Amino acid sequence: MTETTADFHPLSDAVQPVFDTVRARSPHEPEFHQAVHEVLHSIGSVLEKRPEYVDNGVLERLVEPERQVMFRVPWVDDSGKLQVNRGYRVQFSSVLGPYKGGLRFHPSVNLSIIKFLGFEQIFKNALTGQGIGGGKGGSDFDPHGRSDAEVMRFCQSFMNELWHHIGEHTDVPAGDIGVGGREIGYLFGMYRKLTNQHVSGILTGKGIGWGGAQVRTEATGYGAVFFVQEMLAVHGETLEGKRVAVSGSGNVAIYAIEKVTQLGGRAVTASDSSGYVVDDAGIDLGLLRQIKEVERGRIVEYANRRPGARFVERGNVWEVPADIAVPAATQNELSAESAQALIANGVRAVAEGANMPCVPEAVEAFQQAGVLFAPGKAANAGGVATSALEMSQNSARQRWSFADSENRLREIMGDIHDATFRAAERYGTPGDYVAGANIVGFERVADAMIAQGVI
Ligand code: NDP
Ligand code: 2IT
Repeated sequence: MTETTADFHPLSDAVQPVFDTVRARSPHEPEFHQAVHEVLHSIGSVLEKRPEYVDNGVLERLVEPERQVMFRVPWVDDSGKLQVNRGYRVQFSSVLGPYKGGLRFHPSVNLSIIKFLGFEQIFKNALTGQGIGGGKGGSDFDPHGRSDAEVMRFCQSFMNELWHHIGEHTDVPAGDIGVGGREIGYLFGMYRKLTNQHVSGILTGKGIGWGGAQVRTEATGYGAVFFVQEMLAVHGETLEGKRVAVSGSGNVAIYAIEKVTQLGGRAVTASDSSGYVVDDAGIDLGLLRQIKEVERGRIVEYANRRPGARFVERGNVWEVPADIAVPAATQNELSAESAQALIANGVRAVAEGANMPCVPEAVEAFQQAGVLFAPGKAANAGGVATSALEMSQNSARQRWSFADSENRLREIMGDIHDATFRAAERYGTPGDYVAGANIVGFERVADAMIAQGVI
């Protein structure tokens, strides 16, 4: 994906030293620096009004994970060859609740990526109002092209170490890139075997028949589209008839496409790391799910089987004209040039389904052009919020219906929208959802840190 610039805008006097220390202490972690810089930039005005945050060293503490674990994951592939991957779990902040955040299996995974994701997760989880702390984990294992048996052996080996560090009251992992229902199943099975305990609340995103919650699979994509609905509603607009460009074709993308279609919009693109497809008639969700969820195939297959659709190999999906864009693949996938292309084509709203998919220059360009822009912390928080609902149902031994769960998700996304919108107004940057999300998330975490003392 696009490399980001190492030159960050100067920050206010109160936070620049914190940022300098992060870069000095953790060099070679560009994604982590990028995520920290964005938050520090947003909260400059908060620190002026609330000096107690500076006095209590809240920032210095927040940028340092409470704990980080790195471990060896040895496993044997189908040809009998021994493979070694690296596993991670970064437990960033438990001030609001147990560490909560996904596991990512992708060859690009390194400490910088897990730390950026864990750092963002603190504020995202605070925004949900569900009493969950922030963490993230994963491995540089690449599930593409691996058999089910290989994925199972990898997951078992991964859990063989991870189980020491997690617990329903300590740290509750879930899925992310490369980790879906299949992987959660293998991880859960191994945890149960190792501990001789069936603790449902140890992982979220489980199968519906063994402790999983309705709507968790759909929640991130649906939630991002609900957030778009909320932003449009402020301006008296709806999704009806809107053309929507979506990137990725995984969990978040698929269910964003489904909700756009249900709400009267037309999702016209999907992509993977090999290229993108355009389907002006609207993406056929059944076909996309068959190729991606059942066959685990490549996106070119969609164009091969769908008359009128075309595949653009290694193309840039953001060149496709759209009223709304939902980047739902990975970090820094939407460059400054892509933002200009979307703006030139009249884009009205952008919602980050992925974590940090837009480079900082792209975010600035959207905001300057008056495009409604929802950062991932707010727009994709529906996934982890519904994970928290799964945890509640597990501990209460309850099972909510699909309709009740979806209504709860819609309410939570509405609450996140309103809280971020109001915070942006309160601090003199109306319409800036990036500032709003960072401020609300930060205030909730910082207030709890001060109340709980220096620990
Ligand atoms: P999936 O593994 O289900 O899908 C990921 C999709 O993105 C695939 O189409 C994949 O293509 C593509 N992709 C991944 N990495 C790259 C890359 N380096 N270059 C190009 N394409 C890439 O993951 P999810 O849908 O779960 O996650 C997507 C994003 O949403 C991530 O940023 C994740 O952190 C974020 N997110 C996920 C949540 C969840 O509940 N799952 C919750 C909140 C955020 P290919 O198969 O070719 O690699
Ligand atoms: O980035 C995210 O919020 C996730 N991958 C979901 C985390 C979770 O615990 O459900």
